[in-house]
Amino acid sequence: QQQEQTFVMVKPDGVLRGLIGAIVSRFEQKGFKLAAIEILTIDRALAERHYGELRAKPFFGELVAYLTSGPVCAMIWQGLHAVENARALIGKTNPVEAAPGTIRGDFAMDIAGNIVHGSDSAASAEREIGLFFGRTADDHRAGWLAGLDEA
Ligand code: DAT
Ligand code: MG
Repeated sequence: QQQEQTFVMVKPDGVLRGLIGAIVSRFEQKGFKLAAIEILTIDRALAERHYGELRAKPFFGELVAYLTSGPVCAMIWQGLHAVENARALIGKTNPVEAAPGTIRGDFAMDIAGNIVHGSDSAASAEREIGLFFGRTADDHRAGWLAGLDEA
């Protein structure tokens, strides 16, 4: 059986609402293994690259502003069919449609604040893990924590 990794991120509103623990807990209960976890505030360039395929969408500016508005919790979760299992746990993109029992179904109300991200394919997972945990990831920290250094 093929082990797989996927990239999952608690978005800024999930972090602010204190939901990291609840979300981590669901992945652990499902059977995933946590391979990496980090709190960071990302810059605009990384947010734009992460959501690059949505660049032409009318909500792209709002999406990037949201993702850079505060710290996120970036994670790599590992297991069998990790990408598909994570998407199932997270639920549909719009919390209105996400079933109760899923993370978005239980913790979110609106598509613009759907509190968690999960890679949509093995190729996306590899790309996103590279963006957030790869060699150049340190060049893309911004905001809150960086602000402390400047104070
Ligand atoms: P997902 O996060 O389920 O993979 P996606 O990749 O299509 O969904 O979109 C990425 C994020 O963009 C999504 O989590 C929330 C935001 N988004 C998507 N569609 C939107 C819309 N119609 N209005 C506002 N934000 C939207
Ligand atoms: Mg997506």
